Amino acid sequence: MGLNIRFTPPPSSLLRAKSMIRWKKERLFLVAVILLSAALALLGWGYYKVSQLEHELASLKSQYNLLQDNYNELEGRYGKVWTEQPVTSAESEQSLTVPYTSISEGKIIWVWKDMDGNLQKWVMPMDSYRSWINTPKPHKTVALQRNGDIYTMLDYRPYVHPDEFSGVIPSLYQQGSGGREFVQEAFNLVSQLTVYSEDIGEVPRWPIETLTEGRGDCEDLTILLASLLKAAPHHYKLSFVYIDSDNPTEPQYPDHVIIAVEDEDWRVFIECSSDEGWKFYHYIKGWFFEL
Ligand SMILES: [Ca+2]
Repeated sequence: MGLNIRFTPPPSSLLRAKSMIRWKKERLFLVAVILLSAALALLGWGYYKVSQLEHELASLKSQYNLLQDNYNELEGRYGKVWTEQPVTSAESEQSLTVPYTSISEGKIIWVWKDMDGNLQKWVMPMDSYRSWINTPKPHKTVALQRNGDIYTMLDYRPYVHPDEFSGVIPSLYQQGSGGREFVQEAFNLVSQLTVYSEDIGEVPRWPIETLTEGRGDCEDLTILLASLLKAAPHHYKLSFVYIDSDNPTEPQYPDHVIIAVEDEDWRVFIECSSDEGWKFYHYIKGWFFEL
């Protein structure tokens, strides 16, 4: 009996099913590869973004620290004078006699009597003073002419800095009648808290420097008074006037400086270096430099 082997082809439906399964596997594999690639790409992008943000954060921190340093420096330099009122009874009764300047807990304190007899108290950070004394001094000059001669003098106008007093002068101004009386009030402050003291050499001082050290010569006291008046809420026309101290109405050569204060209907020439208190000239002849 002969062997009769017959190959029976699988039914076409089975082949189709196998083919379909293979196709689906390939598709799934492809989708998995795409998803994996996308996930890796996303991870890489995320890592890149995180690194970028970390870099930006470090940069911002660095900028912040720089700004903070600048702020601290400026705060020290431009820390303004402020008012502390009322002056406590303990302060007014302490052994220090008014007027006085004291240093306590990193602050400079000035106490004096205004023209009505009220105690006034100003305070400023010590660092502001330290910053000012480390600030380079301007060395601009002005040329003064007289009978064909030219005298070169330091220009004191760049030394006038009213901003330091913008937090205290307006209230002091409002407490009085203002106008001409306030000029005398500002002079009263200068004469109580400073004394005339000659310099070794001719070195102008910043207004805060003069007020803190409580002394100065003619240009220092004049610069301080000018700064106080400039901080007033009223506009005074101010000029530094270089004069001949021996011949104030007929100058030969300049050796002194005073301040001219003008308003609509009055003008006064104030001598800040006098030890006789409030002293002024009605008329003077000199070299004027308006502030
Ligand atoms: Ca001086």
